[in-house]
Amino acid sequence: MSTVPAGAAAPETAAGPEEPPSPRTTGAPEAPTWPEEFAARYRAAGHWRGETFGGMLRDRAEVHPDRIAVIDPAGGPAGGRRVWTYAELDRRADRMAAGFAARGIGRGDRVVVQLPNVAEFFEVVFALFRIGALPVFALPAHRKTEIGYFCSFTEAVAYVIPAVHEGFDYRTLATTARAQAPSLKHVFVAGGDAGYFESLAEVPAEPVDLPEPAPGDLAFLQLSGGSTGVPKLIPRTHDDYIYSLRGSNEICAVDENSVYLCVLPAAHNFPLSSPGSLGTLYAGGRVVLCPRPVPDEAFRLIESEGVTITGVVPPLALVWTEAAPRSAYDLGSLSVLLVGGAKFSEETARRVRPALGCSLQQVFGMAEGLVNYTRLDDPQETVLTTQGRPISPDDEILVVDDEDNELPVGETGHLLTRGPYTIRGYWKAPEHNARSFTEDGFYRTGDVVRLTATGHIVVEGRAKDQINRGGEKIAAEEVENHILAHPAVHDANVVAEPDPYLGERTCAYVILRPGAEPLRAPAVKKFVRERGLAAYKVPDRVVFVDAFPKTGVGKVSKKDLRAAATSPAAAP
Ligand code: OOB
Repeated sequence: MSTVPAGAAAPETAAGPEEPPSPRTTGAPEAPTWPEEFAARYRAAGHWRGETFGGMLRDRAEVHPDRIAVIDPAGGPAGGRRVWTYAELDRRADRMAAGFAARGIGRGDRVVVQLPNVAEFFEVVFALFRIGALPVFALPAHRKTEIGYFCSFTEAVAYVIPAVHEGFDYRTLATTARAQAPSLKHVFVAGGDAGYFESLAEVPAEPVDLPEPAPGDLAFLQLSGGSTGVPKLIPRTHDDYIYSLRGSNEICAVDENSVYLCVLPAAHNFPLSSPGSLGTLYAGGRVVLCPRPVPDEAFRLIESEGVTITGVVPPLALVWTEAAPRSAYDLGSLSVLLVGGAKFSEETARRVRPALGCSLQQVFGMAEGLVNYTRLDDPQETVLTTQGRPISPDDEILVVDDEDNELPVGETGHLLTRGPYTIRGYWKAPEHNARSFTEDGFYRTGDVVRLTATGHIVVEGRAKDQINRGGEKIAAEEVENHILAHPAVHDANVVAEPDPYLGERTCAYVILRPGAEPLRAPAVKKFVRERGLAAYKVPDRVVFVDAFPKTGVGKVSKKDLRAAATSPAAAP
């Protein structure tokens, strides 16, 4: 076993030829991993097959070099369409990997990747996979608070951004990230003027031989939706993630003829792996990048590219079902629409087939691992009223009460899970891990569910202190901390309130300091925005109160605050 931990900021030479990595893993001491008896079981069952992302792309490029891997309809230089075959993507990943390696980026180094839905996303992440560096998957909506944190907490050596996207200049983010994270040696800018930074287009170099990471090594860090002050990072390995792709492909009938439209931000776990763009590439299919999720753009691409499958969050599914009957585009090629990320209402679910002419699959997943799907051959009522069942026969599901006692089937309780692609701990977060995992390794999802007799899961609610704003997750505590930083604020509590379109939106209850300057709701929102938080985390509504409702033991009752936000008397 190598002494070089995957993920440690090791010098480039540390994983040199005199000390080859073990065939399965170079170790990942930053987070608890599967005990060997489980790992052995998952290998014996054929779940973990010893594949890596770099090897997977290499293999597909050898078997079908000329098949199309990625279509970027608008992200090329001057907005041109780009079509990359498997051979082209493979060659580009090799060249980008060589350029990164020449800049000293190596095995275990973290690289924050914040790219929109452009072809470079795949070029960069496959290059990083090949050198064993770990992409940290930021979302385009993240701003200086989140990016500064990702860069400094992971001690990232590089940060990859677009120049400008949707009117926002990411180079300004890079300037602040640099100031916050001394580890950040490189900023690479995809498309447009790189300004003070380095153009990504200038990185590629002649391919060099690079040692492949081991299948058990970390492949990347995903972000948790979070329920705490700062987001947690989710360490996923090649073997475990690839298993979830293979399982997803089988369940969603993704094969080499599939054309997947990537509508949601490419780095999010849902469009990345359920079955998503990586599942599609694993199957030898074609990924079409959708720059914006609006119906006109997505429908145009469905027609022109012959899209067969895509995945969206419930608010988008609602908009699409409303727009489709009036659209002139032919959506006939679309055979599956996956909907997940937040609870999909039965009412809208019923409209999917009549409006879009395709099958619906509900997906209830999490970046920590467990993903559930309704099956294509499930009875219609199951598809409309449940959030599916797990990918793997080795996914263990427990529904427990507040004291961790298992509940009988049909009763509602906390969902705990353990399995071949569910992490055993967050990255460098021992205190969180003690709370978020049981002693025997079950992940406490924070979701409140019940099981049907057929083993399907129905999501009934949530115990974690999080707002699910149309699939975008907001940790209440994180927003509260930002509001509390305002000098006029004495205390703050953020809760979810119902929203007909998003499902939930955020409502911040604020108590002002006695004698403080009078503050109005827009000023609170502006304050939070200016602290550099992603826009979706800015409270939708701010209500000033004199006191918070309390529980019997004197704690703030978020339940009562939620009820207050829901009551018709609640003012906008
Ligand atoms: C997906 O992943 P995350 O990590 O952004 O969020 C996970 C959480 C779950 O714990 C649950 O609270 C909620 O999002 N959620 C759903 C849901 N799908 C996710 N709640 C109700 N119904 C659903 N269908 O959101 C994600 C990852 C992979 C595939 C799909 C979604």
